Amino acid sequence: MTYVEEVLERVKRNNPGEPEFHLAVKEVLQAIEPVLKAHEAEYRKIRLLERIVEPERSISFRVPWVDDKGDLHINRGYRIQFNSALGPYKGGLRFHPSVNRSILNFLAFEQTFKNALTGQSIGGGKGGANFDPKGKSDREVMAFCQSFMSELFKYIGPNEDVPAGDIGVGGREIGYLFGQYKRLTNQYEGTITGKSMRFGGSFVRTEATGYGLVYLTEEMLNAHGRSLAGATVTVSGSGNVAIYAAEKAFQMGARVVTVSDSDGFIYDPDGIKLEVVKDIKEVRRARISEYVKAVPTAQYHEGKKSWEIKCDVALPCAIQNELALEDAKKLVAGGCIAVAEGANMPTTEDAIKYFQQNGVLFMPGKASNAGGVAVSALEMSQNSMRIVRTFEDVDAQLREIMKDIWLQVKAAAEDYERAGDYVCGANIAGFRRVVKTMREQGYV
Ligand code: NDP
Ligand code: 2IT
Repeated sequence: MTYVEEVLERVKRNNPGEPEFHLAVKEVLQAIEPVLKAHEAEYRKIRLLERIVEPERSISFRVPWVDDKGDLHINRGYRIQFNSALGPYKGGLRFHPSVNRSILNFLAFEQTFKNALTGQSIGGGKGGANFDPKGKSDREVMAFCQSFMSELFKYIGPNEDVPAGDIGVGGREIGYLFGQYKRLTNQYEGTITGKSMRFGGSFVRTEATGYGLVYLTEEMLNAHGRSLAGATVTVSGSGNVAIYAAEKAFQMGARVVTVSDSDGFIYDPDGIKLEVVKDIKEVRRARISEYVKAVPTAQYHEGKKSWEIKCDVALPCAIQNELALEDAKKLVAGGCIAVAEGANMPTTEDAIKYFQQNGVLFMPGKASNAGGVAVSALEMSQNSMRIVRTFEDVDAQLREIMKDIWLQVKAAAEDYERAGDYVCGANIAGFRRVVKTMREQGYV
């Protein structure tokens, strides 16, 4: 058995029934194979892979809350503190009915390498609950957030673990979580990022993941003699990442023609009207099907995915495993030249292979969606210094960070004779930084 096979067996044995986590570990370990080949004996001796696949700490807890009818509900909350080599644990909270330990282990594991790519001092973590905010009143969401934080606050802090948003956790939820944290600890501090500008937030954090995704996509396209200017772009999702990816793509001269939610997708050949999407999703919290009421020339395709629409560039920005092999085939047949992940692992393993075999430029999420957590780290440093940087200043640094990530990813792939394989490049670059730091800190 190779070292990688041994470690994969171990991960399966120690984490039964966690397919998402098994797959994430497999993808990372396969991608860093050239590094492992060069260092196998050395890494085996210090049990490096065994350590890197084991979360440092993993917490789960009961979250009781009362709905508007007076009925009591019990959800399960989690925080996975995966790796603190590079800094305090950092990563989002996801509120979605699908949340379980497997999904959070996968996200926290990925987050460790993503955060390493940003060059900031942040370790990897993730958390959340199997709570569905959809259809809940503001009071119900507040009750849930307060109960969730009543347990979580014991394990987080500005130098310990700094949560943020993810699916189902946006500005409203962050506000309620921050309020309860402050009430319980009597501390007004930067323990959560993605805060409102009225209480310690950073300019550009709302836009950061989507903008960063587009900045990196443009770097990748430019390196291959292409550009977003004049390109047709398909986006999936219509949440935080999707909206601001579309906004920046438009600013760069592209035409974004799709957005979606879990019920279906909108195709607007004239270009998606973002003010309509923002009103539906950020203000009214309604379904994307409403779009056609405001824009009757657009089409709504119930129960379908946007990958059937022809495009030059596809940006999956919704959820894991939303772009499968059959979708990849449609994109390639439609002439798509580049795919960059806004979501975490939206593209299945066989779909990634298909893109790479067919000459499509493919950028994995741990590189292309790192802009969100990068600006979270800038929010942390502003909170520590009690300063507020301008929008232009933070945006310029975000763009620099995304360019630097692109250069790291490209160079790491080339170092190991995998030029153009950005899955390999991103994983190797992230892994190298984490490993070097872990070794310097001893066998912990
Ligand atoms: P939001 O909750 O704001 O939006 C999620 C969007 O995805 C919604 O439009 C949702 O629709 C849609 N969606 C969910 N499930 C499906 C599905 N099965 N098919 C199609 N659409 C679906 O989350 P974010 O935008 O914050 O996150 C999106 C992705 O980006 C996630 O993978 C997240 O981990 C990742 N990410 C987020 C970052 C951030 O800063 N927020 C940073 C880096 C990565 P519906 O309302 O129907 O559920
Ligand atoms: O997946 C992610 O990188 C996020 N949800 C953002 C995490 C953060 O701490 O800003």
